[in-house]
Amino acid sequence: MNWDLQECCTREEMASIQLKRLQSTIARVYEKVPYYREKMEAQGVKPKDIMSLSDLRKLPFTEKTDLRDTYPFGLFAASQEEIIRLHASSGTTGKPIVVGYTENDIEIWREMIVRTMYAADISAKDTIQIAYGYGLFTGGMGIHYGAEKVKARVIPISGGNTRKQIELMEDFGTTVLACTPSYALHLGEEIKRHPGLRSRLQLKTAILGAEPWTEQMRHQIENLLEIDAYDIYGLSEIIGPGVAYECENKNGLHINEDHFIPEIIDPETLDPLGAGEYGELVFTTITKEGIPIIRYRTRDLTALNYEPCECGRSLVRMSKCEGRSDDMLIIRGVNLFPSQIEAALLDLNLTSSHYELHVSREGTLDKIRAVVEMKEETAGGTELLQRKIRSHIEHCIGLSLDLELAAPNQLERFTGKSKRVFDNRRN
Ligand code: DLL
Repeated sequence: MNWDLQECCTREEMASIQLKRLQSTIARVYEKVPYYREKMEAQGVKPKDIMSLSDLRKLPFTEKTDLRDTYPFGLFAASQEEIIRLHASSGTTGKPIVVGYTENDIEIWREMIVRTMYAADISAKDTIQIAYGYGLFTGGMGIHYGAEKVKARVIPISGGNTRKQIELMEDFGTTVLACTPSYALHLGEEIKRHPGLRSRLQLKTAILGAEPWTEQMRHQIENLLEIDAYDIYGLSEIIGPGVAYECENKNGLHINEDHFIPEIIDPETLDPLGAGEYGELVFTTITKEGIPIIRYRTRDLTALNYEPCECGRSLVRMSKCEGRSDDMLIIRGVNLFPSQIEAALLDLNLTSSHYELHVSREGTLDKIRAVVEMKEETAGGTELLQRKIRSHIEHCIGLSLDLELAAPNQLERFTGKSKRVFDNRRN
């Protein structure tokens, strides 16, 4: 097994690494980024006030709007000459947010992916097909650099063109697939459609992330593709993929906390929450030069576990992130995460896991319509079947809904991040 010393140091050693790096990051942004300096001054904090890790709480939060308001380069802490790469992530509205990397940032990012690869036992013996999008999205190129560093053979195919994906998977002997879970599911369904094809493939592992996916979805993908599926988490604002990754125990994702300090807060009150408490994940980057980010509110919901892991790594683990606070729908006062529908469907095992949720408002009443795609075996099901599925979902989510059953392959498939919720109340 191959790992960095920082992945298994003691909590005290980690705290000492983090404090030193935090202090130098705060000094850097205070000096180089007027936007941060003004926010810190408004809060009455100076770099010298950061004397312990808990002093982090004195600092203001950063949100996506801060990146938008300073578009394109307002939060950069390095000169244009030092920046060697730009990525961007488009939101649903307005300008994208832009992130810049110095040479050192790219090197750190590469190391984060190397850790991810080793944790999933990927090395020079492997051929990795990268079906995350290449381009401004961080998925493709981010994973690419780390995969090359472990000396795997890289197929930079990018997302989409499913026929070609499967053809190359067979011809080039792909052993590792890297893509979103929803695309892995789609590839699995396509492969299954061709009898005998799976036995000609050498696929054994997948590195899946970029969107929430449930434990049930992992089992479905693992069974369908006959592989071992690992979760990888990250976001452009922090560095891209590789902020956290799973080891063979698949019991939480190890956060690369020697580079990114995590906190959990209550998204309503913004108060800090303790280990094991579920809330919003907040990150402070402590080694990034191009665009260091202080207390970034990710909107992702998870909990932190500081217990050492059986794998030997002591890096804190975040529980599998199955939803975002801004994914949460409030239907007639009841909180609903789309992942609850996914889990209910996979639990029942009568339908595929493809669904759409359409939310509307009639007068003052919220209405929810779920369109669920059937499996070949259950297609054309009876009214009884429909009632059974509806009552199971209603039982799981605690809300009544209208259910529509769609024929197999009717719903849209995604090559990148999936879109399953259509909230028409805002229109
Ligand atoms: O999705 C980076 C990435 C690429 C991660 C490839 C993993 C693999 P963004 O486009 O900025 O970056 O989207 C970040 O996606 O805040 C989460 O809400 C969600 N997300 C990413 N990974 C996971 C995951 C990339 N493993 C946003 N589980 C994040 C759940 C995830 N959600």
